[in-house]
Amino acid sequence: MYDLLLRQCRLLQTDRTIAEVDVAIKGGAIVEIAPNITGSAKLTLDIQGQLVSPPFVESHIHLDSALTAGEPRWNQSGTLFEGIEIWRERKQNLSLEDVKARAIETLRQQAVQGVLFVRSHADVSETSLTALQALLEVREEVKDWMTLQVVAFPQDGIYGSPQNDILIEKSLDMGADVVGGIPHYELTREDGVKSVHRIFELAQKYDRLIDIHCDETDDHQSRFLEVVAANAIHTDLGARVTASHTTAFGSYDNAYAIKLLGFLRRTQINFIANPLINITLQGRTDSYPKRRGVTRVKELWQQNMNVSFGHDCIQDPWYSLGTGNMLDVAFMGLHVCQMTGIAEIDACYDMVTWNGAKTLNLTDRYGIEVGKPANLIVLNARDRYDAIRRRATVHYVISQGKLLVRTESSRTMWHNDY
Ligand code: 17E
Ligand code: FE2
Repeated sequence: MYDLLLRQCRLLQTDRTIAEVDVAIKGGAIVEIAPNITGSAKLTLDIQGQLVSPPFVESHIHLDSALTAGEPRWNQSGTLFEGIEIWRERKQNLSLEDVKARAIETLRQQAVQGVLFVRSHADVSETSLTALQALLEVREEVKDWMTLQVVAFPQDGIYGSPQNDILIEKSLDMGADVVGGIPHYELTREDGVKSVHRIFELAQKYDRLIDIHCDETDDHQSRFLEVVAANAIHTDLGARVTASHTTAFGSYDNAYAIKLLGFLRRTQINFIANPLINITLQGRTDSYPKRRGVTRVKELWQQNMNVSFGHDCIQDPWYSLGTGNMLDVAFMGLHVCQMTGIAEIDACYDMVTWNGAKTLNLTDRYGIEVGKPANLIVLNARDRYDAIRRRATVHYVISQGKLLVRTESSRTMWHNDY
């Protein structure tokens, strides 16, 4: 007797081919994948040839600031820097209850839309470490249905004020999964370089992953990605390292960018682009032509580097919109990065699924295969291209072997006399 049986799936497999099969689940794991499985289950779902995919992965979001747009004021300039200032005001009155309630509401919103793996930054440049404490508690509270990784992210810089270096180390003691940073926002280039070295030192000391907000600026002289690459090469930690945003990479001249790309290929660094946010935050000091302000996603992908797409913000000082829908993210990403070829569109789907799982170092438990944890979603689509094009509805979300969410189709009636 299975716990759950999914009949007539169009299963998106790890090799990205589609198989018409049934999927059987028991004890939280996938136990059989085959056409016409015999046997019964406590719950059988007729999938009717819809697409069954591994869940979406949100590789980059700030849950501590989610759902605060307009508090205490709206971002008028639309820049990263005004966002940081507004958040500095808002974070003066954080409480555990405030952060936890917004984070959980956001995670629920994400789960409804098929996201079951999330990496969130928590601002740790605030002396009470309330945001971090709250997200660590949330990580525990949601763990039966959502996997949450927490990054100790020093929004105001590790060397921006004297206590920040102590706070980031304390955050790792408290249990943050990932060490963060923001070298382009340190007071000087020297401090920025020093911060990257410090991040690697902390990651090694505490055995944690690394995810750095890196070169999130249109300043073509912001060159901390090369420092990250050098550290990754020297430490051989590349696969455990992520460079987020790297928007300046889109502003470097080709002579430098092509050299850098060669160095990056010697690492296994992961990249995260946040197209919804950076298409709006960047380019604000340009008149025309106006830059897109997104990193070189297509070129990194063509070089077989691991790139994922993140949402970054949902209704916060940096971005007042968003629902957490990763197909919106992929849709925006393919437009901004001009990834309109069919293989490129499929790649954009991978950037919100498999590639994100790789960034989070979760590949061994991700994907729909016998023996793996039963995490999967059912989309009203035929394939990856169709899912992105129509930003398909997620009808079922199955987390750790249990049905977590069911969403009914909205029904449109075409009038008989037309
Ligand atoms: N903080 C930051 O430095 N950059 C961002 N894009 C967000 C917060 C959302
Ligand atoms: Fe971010």
